[in-house]
Amino acid sequence: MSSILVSLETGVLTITLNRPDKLNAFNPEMHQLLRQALERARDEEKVRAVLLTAAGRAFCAGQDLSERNVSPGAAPIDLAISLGSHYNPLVRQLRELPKPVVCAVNGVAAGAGANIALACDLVIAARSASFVQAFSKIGLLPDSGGTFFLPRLIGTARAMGLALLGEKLTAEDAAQWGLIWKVVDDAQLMTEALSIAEILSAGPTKGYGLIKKAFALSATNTLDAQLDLERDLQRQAGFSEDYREGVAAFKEKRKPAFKGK
Ligand code: T3D
Repeated sequence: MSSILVSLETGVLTITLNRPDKLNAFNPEMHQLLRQALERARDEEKVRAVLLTAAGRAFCAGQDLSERNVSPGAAPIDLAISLGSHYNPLVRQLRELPKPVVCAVNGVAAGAGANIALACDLVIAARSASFVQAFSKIGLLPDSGGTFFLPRLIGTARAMGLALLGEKLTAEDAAQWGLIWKVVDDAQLMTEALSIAEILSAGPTKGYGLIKKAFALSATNTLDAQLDLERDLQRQAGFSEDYREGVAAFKEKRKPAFKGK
């Protein structure tokens, strides 16, 4: 059974983490297949949005700890190798993909599993889901962008509380805190997430890519630099076919038919 399932329908590439008996914890194979699926999303023109979700009762429990040998006498484990070769490239890939990524968090998201979800563009969670910065429970610090995303999304006080205490944050609280886009009833999760992904897949893909780029750079830019960036990116957006279509449709009082070009 493959640890990643991939399907393409109406422009939405749905990627499902599929190690449910391991709470979809990451092993090297799952990393590799997930990265391949995201490369496909980048390269195939007919993919206009990505929906990331998972099978079973969990979203992802982070690193598969059964793969880490810490028995007495075992060689020290250099975790920088794992981050450098797996987690960091994955987060960069999600952030740099010039197409929107919706994450449907179907259950507990722990450790890197939580932060991979937060690296997506729009996170929607089932009411029974939760987010756990489990790292400190095993002597680690949040990775996969956690120390970057958390304080920016919810402020340092709450980010520090989550990181130090490693407590479960319910999906409801995550939404209230502004960590995620919204929470929905469990039975509605996939319908809602797919409906959002389909709206995005019918949208101005180039413009969406530029929105992602602008937000990514705003994290380090001054206001002046960001204004210049907006000017330059807006130039690109204005040259897109979808901009012309959007304005024409507005004037003609009809629904735009964006082509993602
Ligand atoms: O190593 C590197 O490459 C560095 C990078 C690290 C990135 C990271 O993600 S570090 C953080 C790793 N993840 C964790 O520490 C999370 C550990 N898991 C938990 O805290 C809890 O299991 C959950 C909060 C995810 C879920 O809790 P709960 O009560 O719903 O389930 P449970 O009973 O704790 O777990 C169910 C089973 O899944 C259990 O196995 P068993 O007893 O039924 O045979 C448990 O051991 C297993 N499991 C859960 N998480 C992992 C796991 N097995 C391996 N790896 C896991 N991460």
